[in-house]
Amino acid sequence: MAAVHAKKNAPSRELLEKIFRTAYRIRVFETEGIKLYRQGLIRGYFHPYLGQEGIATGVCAALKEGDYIASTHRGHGHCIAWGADVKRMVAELLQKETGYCRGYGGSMHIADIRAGNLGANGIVGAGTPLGVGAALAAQIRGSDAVTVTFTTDGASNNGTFLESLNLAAIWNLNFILVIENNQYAVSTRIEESTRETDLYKRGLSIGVESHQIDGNDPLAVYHLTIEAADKCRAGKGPILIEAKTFRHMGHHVNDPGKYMPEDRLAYYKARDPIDRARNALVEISGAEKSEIDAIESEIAAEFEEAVGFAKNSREVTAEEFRQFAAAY
Ligand SMILES: Cc1ncc(C[n+]2csc(CCOP(=O)(O)OP(=O)(O)O)c2C)c(N)n1
Ligand SMILES: [Mg+2]
Repeated sequence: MAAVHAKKNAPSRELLEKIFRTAYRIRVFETEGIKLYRQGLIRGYFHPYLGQEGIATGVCAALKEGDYIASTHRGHGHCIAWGADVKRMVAELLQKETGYCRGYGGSMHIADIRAGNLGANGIVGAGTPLGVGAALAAQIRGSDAVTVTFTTDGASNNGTFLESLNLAAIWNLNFILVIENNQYAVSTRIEESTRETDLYKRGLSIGVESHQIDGNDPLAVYHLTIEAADKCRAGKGPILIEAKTFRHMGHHVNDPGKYMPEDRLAYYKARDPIDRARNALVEISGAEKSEIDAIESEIAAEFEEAVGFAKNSREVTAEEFRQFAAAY
């Protein structure tokens, strides 16, 4: 979670390795998680972050202890990039009491409020007002904490998007809104839901500094977020970042995604964020193939250990959940 500051033109080995490890950890979590889903171990929905890993990875690497994030329904990657314990994440997906929300939340509701993760969210667009609230609270406390809300192209047409960002603007909040523009809302192409598909322009219209970036380039996302967070802490927030990307598959595990044009998919797969993170580590810091292999094996083993932990944990009962819900 702690930012590893580095000069723009000379990223350190430490930073490059951190970025690769995070991106790869998300890739393994999603790829292996889908297998657990197919085995019938996960109930409900599972929205894979495959192909979008560069965004969470770059943004979270740029934030500091004490900052906040709010996530979406496609939230595993944000959680991992924020430094979550993969064991407790898998346990949550498997409805186990050792999970982040005692197994009551599942894939779409993983949160860790004490660690500054305000949570994933099944309501499209709901993370934006939540994030603005956290940023306002930080300002009232006199804290320089920055809050990042990850949101989506679908949510950018939702009323709360503009209302929240506008409030953040008039109050000069330390707030960064990151639109993960994967160009689809379920099977609806962005061109079918808005005339203005350059979503960063929505921020410009209300006087918010706004940027568009290649979301599949984790290092570029990192550098832009460092600059945005610095500006926020200097009282120049909020800032909007539109990160363009593409899913590697359908909207959720059971959506074959047949509507996604093959040439578009091939274009983005050729710009895979994991490959770019790995290449940066090799080309810029000279990491050896054996070192990359060792990192990948370590992360795969970590996931296996997490599955073992989750399987050995107790599953919560429907009755326990009813009692828990009734207490609120
Ligand atoms: C307020 C609200 N409306 C509708 C839905 C149903 N729904 C779930 S995901 C989704 C679209 C998701 O597209 P996008 O917002 O672009 O996010 P992505 O899945 O592409 O990450 C919709 C309409 C919902 N969860 N919440
Ligand atoms: Mg989308």
